[in-house]
Amino acid sequence: MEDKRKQLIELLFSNKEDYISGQELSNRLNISRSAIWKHMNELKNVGYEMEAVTNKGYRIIKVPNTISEQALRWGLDTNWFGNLINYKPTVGSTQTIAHELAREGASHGTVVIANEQTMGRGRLKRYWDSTFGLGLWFSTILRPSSLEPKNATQITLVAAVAIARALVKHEVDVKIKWPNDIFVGDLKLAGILTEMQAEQHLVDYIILGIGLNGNQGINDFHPSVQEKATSIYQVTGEQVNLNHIFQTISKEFEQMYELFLEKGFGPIKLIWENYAYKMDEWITIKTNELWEAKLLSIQNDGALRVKDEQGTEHTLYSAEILW
Ligand code: BT5
Repeated sequence: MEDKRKQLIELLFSNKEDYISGQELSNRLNISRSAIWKHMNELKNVGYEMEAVTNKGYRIIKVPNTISEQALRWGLDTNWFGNLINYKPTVGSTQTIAHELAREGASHGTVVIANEQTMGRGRLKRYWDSTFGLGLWFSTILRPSSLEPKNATQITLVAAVAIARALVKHEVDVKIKWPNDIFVGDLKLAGILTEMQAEQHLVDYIILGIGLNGNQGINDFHPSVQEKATSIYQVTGEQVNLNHIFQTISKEFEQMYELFLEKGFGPIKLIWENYAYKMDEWITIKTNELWEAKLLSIQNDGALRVKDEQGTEHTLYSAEILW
């Protein structure tokens, strides 16, 4: 049943510009015309809009705004990212579920995505606000067989570049704030959380968590983040289709990830630097004391290069930066 609906969506999608007749659908799926009609009605119920023209057939004209497995899959143009989409309306954290699935052997590219997280988390167990239906909250299992554990932090930067490129395609101009934030102006639009399971010189798996604010108005955020956060809606004034944004990010990530595994960090670094928040600007750094430094670049290992007031260059791994 689910399967036929998936096939139906795929058929309709591959004929997006054209109409496809009820008879042809019925032949291709090997089910009756009345069964096709029933599936069509169900798709309408989850938010698809279909056009039906006598003597021509059906055509899809709109995918739903709320996420669902079908809508996420509809138009997903990837080779492996999201091959399996594990959609849940409400979860504690998609990271936790992805870890469980990865331990059970789930394949590279498996996505866990939810409409709402009740215990969404950031780095160091910080709170991640994940309101029902208004953003993208998802975790992807990656199994990079050739990546050394010491280079796994680069995946965060690969993801940041992919998100930035995807959002530009949706006309949202963003900056990447080292190491894991996506910013618009001085507000946070998205965050990345990369967690790794490794043994000595082998990465077993990486869980790449992405949280992206889509359609929140300011009051939809938890009071503790209202002054720090923004959403695509707040930036552009328009509600966005989260399914589309997911698809664009998936495609960009797949491309950036493959570029990274094939050519190393060099090309990613160049793109990263184009999007870097406060590049060539002075920032305050807190190690044992507070000092000022100019942001220069990132290194191949993902660390930050800065130059202090005396002109000496430093490499920062996890220093607190007071942006
Ligand atoms: C992050 O941590 O930015 C990583 C966030 C990753 C969230 C995804 S959602 C899918 C997956 N499942 C999870 O449970 N997590 C991942 P960090 O750099 O530590 O930033 C956390 C800080 O961002 C918090 O302390 C708040 O100040 C702020 N914050 C919380 N929720 C926010 C939101 N929705 N938008 C913007 N800022 C937020």
